Amino acid sequence: MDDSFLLSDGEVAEFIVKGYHLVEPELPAGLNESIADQLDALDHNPGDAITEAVPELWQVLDHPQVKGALISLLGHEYEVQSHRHWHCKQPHSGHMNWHQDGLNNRDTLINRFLGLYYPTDITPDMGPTVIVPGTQFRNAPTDRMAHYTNIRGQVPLVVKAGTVAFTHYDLWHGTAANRSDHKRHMIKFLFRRTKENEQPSWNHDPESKDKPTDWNARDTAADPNNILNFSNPLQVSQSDHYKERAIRRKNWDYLMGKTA
Ligand SMILES: O=C(O)CCC(=O)C(=O)O
Repeated sequence: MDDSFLLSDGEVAEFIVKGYHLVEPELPAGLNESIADQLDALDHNPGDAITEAVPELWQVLDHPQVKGALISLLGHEYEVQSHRHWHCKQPHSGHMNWHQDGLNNRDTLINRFLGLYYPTDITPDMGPTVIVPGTQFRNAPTDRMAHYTNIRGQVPLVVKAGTVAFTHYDLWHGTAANRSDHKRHMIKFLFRRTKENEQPSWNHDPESKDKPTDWNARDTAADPNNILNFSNPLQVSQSDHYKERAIRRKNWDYLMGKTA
């Protein structure tokens, strides 16, 4: 595995803070189109057997850019879990409510998360997945969350063909209505850590912790300390922010191989 595909300190810190990371792997020419054509032709949803129906999906998961992100966040011995799902959003179908796939327990560990692969370009009218960066540490009953409408800071995953979006298991997300004439394909995968880190599994620079603290650089910082301390994607209040900061720091220490 070429180290150049591993994430940087800043990218790992951004994942902890925002709860997502996008990878745009340079896949072999024609691969996305071939996968999309096979999905278009399926007459039923094979559930977990989607990778048997479309074995080329493994080429996406095996791409070094995809593996590099997975190793960085889940360790060298991460596992692709057996559960996966093809989300085919039919033309002119409605939205999906906000929800979380995980347990929303303000997790101080990063042991499992989703990878959402889109084999075609996703335009705003095609029913993109919509995520709310920074919500992964927030508790909200699902039935209440389902009534929320437009949430400040939401990001529609309007992405180019081949994108894999890694999303924290507790990140709030939903789907916009598909107002187009096209099927919107997304394959959801689940990944799991099998072994705790004894040291960072990404491109860690031990000197990155020595960068001066700079509150004013909070939106542009590239070093982990400034990102973990100051980034505030939801623009939450100071009282919320310091609680969140403590969880972020435990996440970071855990990934660094220290006991959280
Ligand atoms: O289809 C989508 O865009 C999102 C699906 C989803 O929310 C889920 O699988 O939990």
